[in-house]
Amino acid sequence: MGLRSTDNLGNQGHTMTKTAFREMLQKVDSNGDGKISTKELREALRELGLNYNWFRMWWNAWGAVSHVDLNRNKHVDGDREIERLIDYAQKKWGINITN
Ligand SMILES: [Ca+2]
Repeated sequence: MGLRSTDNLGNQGHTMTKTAFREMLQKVDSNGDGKISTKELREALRELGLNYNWFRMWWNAWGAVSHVDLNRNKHVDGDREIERLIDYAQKKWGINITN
């Protein structure tokens, strides 16, 4: 915790619905366990069109997981964590997520 990266991928203006965001998460959940790993979240960033170098992708994915992971299982899982991820994506990744 305590990771408050000021890193912003700068993809301002990208808008999607919460449903689309959740569907995107399901899509990157390659092993279908309902939990999003750091690796899967990197895929999610790519799906969102945030293509940066390997380190920045890794850093952003890791930062997101460590920020939203309430039960500390190193994965984004469950509604509360996904809601936090949606919030995080808006603040840190500049994605506008609507209801
Ligand atoms: Ca978790």
